[in-house]
Amino acid sequence: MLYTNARIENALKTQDIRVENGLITAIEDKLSPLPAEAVEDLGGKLVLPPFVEPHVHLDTTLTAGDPVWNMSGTLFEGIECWAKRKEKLSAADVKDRVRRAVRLYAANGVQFIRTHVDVTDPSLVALKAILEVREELRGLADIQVVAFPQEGILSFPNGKGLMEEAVKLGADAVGAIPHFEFTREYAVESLNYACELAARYGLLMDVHCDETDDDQSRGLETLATRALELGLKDRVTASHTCAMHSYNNAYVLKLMRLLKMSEINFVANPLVNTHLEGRVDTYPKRRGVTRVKELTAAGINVAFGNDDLFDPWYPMGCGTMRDTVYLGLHVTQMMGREEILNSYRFVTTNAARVLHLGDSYGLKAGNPASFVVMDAGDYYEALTNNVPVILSVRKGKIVARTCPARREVMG
Ligand code: 17E
Ligand code: FE2
Repeated sequence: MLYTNARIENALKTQDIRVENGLITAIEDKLSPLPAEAVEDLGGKLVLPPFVEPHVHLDTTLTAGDPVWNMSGTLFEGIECWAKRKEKLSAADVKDRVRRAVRLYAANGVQFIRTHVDVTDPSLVALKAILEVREELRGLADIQVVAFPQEGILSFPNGKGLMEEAVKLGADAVGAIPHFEFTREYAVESLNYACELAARYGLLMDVHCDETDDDQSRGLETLATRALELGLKDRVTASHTCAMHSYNNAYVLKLMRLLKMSEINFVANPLVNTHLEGRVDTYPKRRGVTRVKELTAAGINVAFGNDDLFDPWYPMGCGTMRDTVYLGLHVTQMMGREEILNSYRFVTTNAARVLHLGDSYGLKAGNPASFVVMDAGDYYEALTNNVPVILSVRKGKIVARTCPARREVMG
């Protein structure tokens, strides 16, 4: 198969992509079709590596309002609502919702997903169901699973035991939630435990870290220190880090040195944290999104995630990576021309680094033929005009096609 006139990652000139047996075998300015080779002309449209969702909760997806709505819009009421829904979980229910969510993602060109799965449940029903259903969904997406202790490791009965059981069942990454633990001591101990567990099993880590407006929430410094000392480094990701929005600048100045040394990754979730944070403020209301601009300027890897799709923490979401980038740029004031043009990296290459996808991710000869085509000439235009992903190719197979709407203005 030959795809012609692809504008790969905003390049000024177009190129042709040859796909054989699921792999990219050549990318060149001009390739002539081989005898009997099918050709699709991409007409100069933008081609990107597949989108990567670096942070979502697939176990909670599509449950908003069931059995109760989150009325205060706080993280904590979300956790209470979820605890009620958790009592009703079954494997069939989890699998059905995950299938629907992954199909939405697939339609929007997302082919890699990191999901947190709540393991503060003695039955671990959601974890087991997701580990099963991800095999069935391999044609659409690769799903990475984080053992996520929603109600705490030290503050939940047998929290440590459940974490280790989840790891033994096949979780890819270890989570934690230091800001939700009963005490600061528990917060530190939970991080020590989680880091030690990840090191012992050779796993990745992704911590819900300081998801609060409390400027005293200091999980991040402990996580970064352990990442450095245990040599876990870029295998570790700090998600949310909302408190960093509220830290005083003198403390951030000191913290930045450690963050750089530690080599950890960050994931910000602008849609969800602009909604959940600032809820105890009157006016002015804090934005609650971590310091993406400064982290990026310091050479630290930052990705953007959705966090939720219609669940107790977020009543919207449609499985596209576009909205998180769009809001993310606004709220972090990263609205320079180059910043907008290159912002696809938050949900492609940067997110791929979070997931440790390695060299097989990206458009180059020898790699799996996985890419998306957007109905625009570059990402600036794609983002501004909210264009669809018109084609998603995964390992050489077309997994989704969207025909853009045709509009006419009369007069
Ligand atoms: N759980 C949590 O602790 N924080 C979140 N943002 C979500 C679930 C979505
Ligand atoms: Fe989350």
